[in-house]
Amino acid sequence: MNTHQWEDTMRLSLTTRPRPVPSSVGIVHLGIGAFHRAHQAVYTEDAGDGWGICGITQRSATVVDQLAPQDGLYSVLERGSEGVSARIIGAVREVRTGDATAERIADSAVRIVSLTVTEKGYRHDPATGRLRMDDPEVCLDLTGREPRTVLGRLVRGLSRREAPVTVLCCDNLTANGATLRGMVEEYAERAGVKITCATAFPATMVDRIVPATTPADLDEAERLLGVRDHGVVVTEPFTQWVIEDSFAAGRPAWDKAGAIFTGDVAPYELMKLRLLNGSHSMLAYLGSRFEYAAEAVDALGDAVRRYMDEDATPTLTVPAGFDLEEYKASLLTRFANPALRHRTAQIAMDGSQKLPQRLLGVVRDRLAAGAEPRWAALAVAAWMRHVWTAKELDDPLADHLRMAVSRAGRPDEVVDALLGITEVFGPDLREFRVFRDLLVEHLTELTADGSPY
Ligand code: CS2
Repeated sequence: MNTHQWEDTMRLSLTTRPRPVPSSVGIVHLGIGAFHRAHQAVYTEDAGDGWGICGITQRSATVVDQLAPQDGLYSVLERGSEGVSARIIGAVREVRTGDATAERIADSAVRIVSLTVTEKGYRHDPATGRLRMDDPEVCLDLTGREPRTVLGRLVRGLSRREAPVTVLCCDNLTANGATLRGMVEEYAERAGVKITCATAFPATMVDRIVPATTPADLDEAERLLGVRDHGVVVTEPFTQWVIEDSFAAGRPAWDKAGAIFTGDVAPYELMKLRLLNGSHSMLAYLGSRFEYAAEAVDALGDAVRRYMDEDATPTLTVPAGFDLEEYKASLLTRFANPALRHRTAQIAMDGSQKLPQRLLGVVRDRLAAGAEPRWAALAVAAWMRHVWTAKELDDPLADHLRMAVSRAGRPDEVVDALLGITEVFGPDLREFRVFRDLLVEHLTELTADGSPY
């Protein structure tokens, strides 16, 4: 059968939901992975005001092979308690590999450059949020070669523009807008490059659980769509986006699609990073014996809830009118969604980059208040067990972490070796005896025969 066009515009967009017309590229998005396709791209489509996206893949070119032949169309499968539903998204108009980044950012028709490149994609120091000037790739980019890092490409693109542009960081970093601005400025200064166009770096809080797509998901999508969609993404019904309303050159009507615009994203961001992501990491490390996060909730839900209530909650400022109790309960329900098949190993990846903003901020704030962050320490100890014992360590600092624990034979030695890694713990946390002792106690328990975890 020779259909195409792309497969009759995905069988007439399934429910005859019309594709927004005409849309042209006003957004360049760095990191067109599953998360972007299930989150910002959906909001952009739902805004319905003609903004199109040029998605750039920073690492693997596979997504270009998947989406380009489909004219950028792909399906989003939502799996909730009511079953599964599918829809087609048409906001992605162009898909390119990383070498096109600077050229596409330089295009004056582009008004927003957004990013989901994951924590490690910035090559920054997770404890301070500053670009790592000793990163070999950053150093090579700074010699003036055709840049290969996200920061190198972003700065080169920005330096070639005159028209104002908004740089919208959508990764799970603390104060993500300001943090990225700091890195851009530092990189530009080191590179001796001037950025003369007006820029804005709004803060954002993004939320939607989007596990990696599996071959079984492709088959399920094919059954639902009647088309083999190579770009399918699978997600939960829940979605949230809170954005600081400070744009340099306009934006889609994302508010019409449900995004919340506010002057101060920080309280939402802290809540999300510390409650959702902190709990998620805790579930993944404590529950590493489970393949999927949902399977771990039964056994570990109580510990996670105590982390939220006793450690994280006292460190948060809750926005007026926000129902924190409802939010915390809903997180456990979302984690327990059995249809989502989110692997604990996926969440456990890159712990060195995730721990600081998810768990260590809570630890610091509680220690400063003279409290013992018992549950947060349990989660951190579970990460230490992972570093010490996991067969594979998927982390940009893997060699450094492995080296640190290689000479350790006992839990207290592992704790001391890892607490000394300032890229993760900063220079301060190892000085807190109470924190160190909690870690040793937990790690001893976690590695003993008969540990409940
Ligand atoms: C997860 C997040 O993989 C992980 O580390 O904690 O990707 C999480 O699913 C999202 O932040 C939810 O918004």
